Amino acid sequence: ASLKNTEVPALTNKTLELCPDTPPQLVGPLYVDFKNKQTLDEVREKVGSSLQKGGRYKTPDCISRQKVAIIIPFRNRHEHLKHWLFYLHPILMRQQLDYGVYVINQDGEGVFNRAKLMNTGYFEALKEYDYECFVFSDIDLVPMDDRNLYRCFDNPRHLAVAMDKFNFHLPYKTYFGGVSSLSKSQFLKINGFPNSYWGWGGEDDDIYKRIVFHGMSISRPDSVIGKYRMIKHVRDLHNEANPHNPDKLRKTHSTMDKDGINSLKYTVKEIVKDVLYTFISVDIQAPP
Ligand code: UDH
Repeated sequence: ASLKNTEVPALTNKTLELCPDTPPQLVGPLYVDFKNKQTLDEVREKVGSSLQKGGRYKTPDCISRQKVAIIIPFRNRHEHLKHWLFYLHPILMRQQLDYGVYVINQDGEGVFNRAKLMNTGYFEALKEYDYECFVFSDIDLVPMDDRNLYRCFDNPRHLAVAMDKFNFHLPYKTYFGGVSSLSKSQFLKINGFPNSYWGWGGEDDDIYKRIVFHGMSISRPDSVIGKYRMIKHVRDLHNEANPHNPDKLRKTHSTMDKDGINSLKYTVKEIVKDVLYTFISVDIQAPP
């Protein structure tokens, strides 16, 4: 039906402004526990209606300040994924982001490699959208304050500064584990992350060293805003502490410019688009 000349068409000529630097809908401290037994379908019902396929969201209120890809290294942690999605989607929406969630699943039973999966996620996310910021998050970490912004800063950012398992403190000053964010240019400056840390340990310290060796420093929220709950779990299979990783860490300075995003090799096995996330299974040529 045509409009009468006195009617204003709803919304169509509303011009959006840049989002405010501080998102107005944030609530601050959040209650987080992992007792609830809801199914993934129930999570889909609760938060899925605001999302685009593949776990994509763009705030309708304003023009987001950054396009953010959330990259999660993953294998066999579906229970954790459910909790993560339940808590994080509403937080990220309140933060008025333009974001997508990428779960990078290591195919097969070989030795796990967290940093290589994160490199893979960087590469795969960029095939889909012009992301300018990358948040790398473990699947078992949920922020306890929505003022902890999942975006990028002038320096690489460490977000998980006060985890419950470390008594809400940094375990050591140079710790860079758990959740971090790097802009595209910060990530490229350090040649991404190392591909050569198989098994548990060391890769987060290698990333820290790459950042410092390239003349950058670490940005962090304070320890109130930076509180996290970790989902308790036992050590995974095929991710034993690797005794060779500490030796690698001594050589970061000479290896970082050849081991990273410029030497990354993998093959994509499958991409599944759930409403809550994009699930990318990759073969990263893991040793048995
Ligand atoms: N991850 C998986 N699957 C695995 C291994 C690791 O998804 O099999 C991912 C996941 O995102 C996890 C991250 O990699 O959050 C880091 O996993 P981690 O288990 O290496 O690190 P974390 O420090 O645990 O969480 C270390 C061993 C815990 C033993 C606890 C005994 N109480």
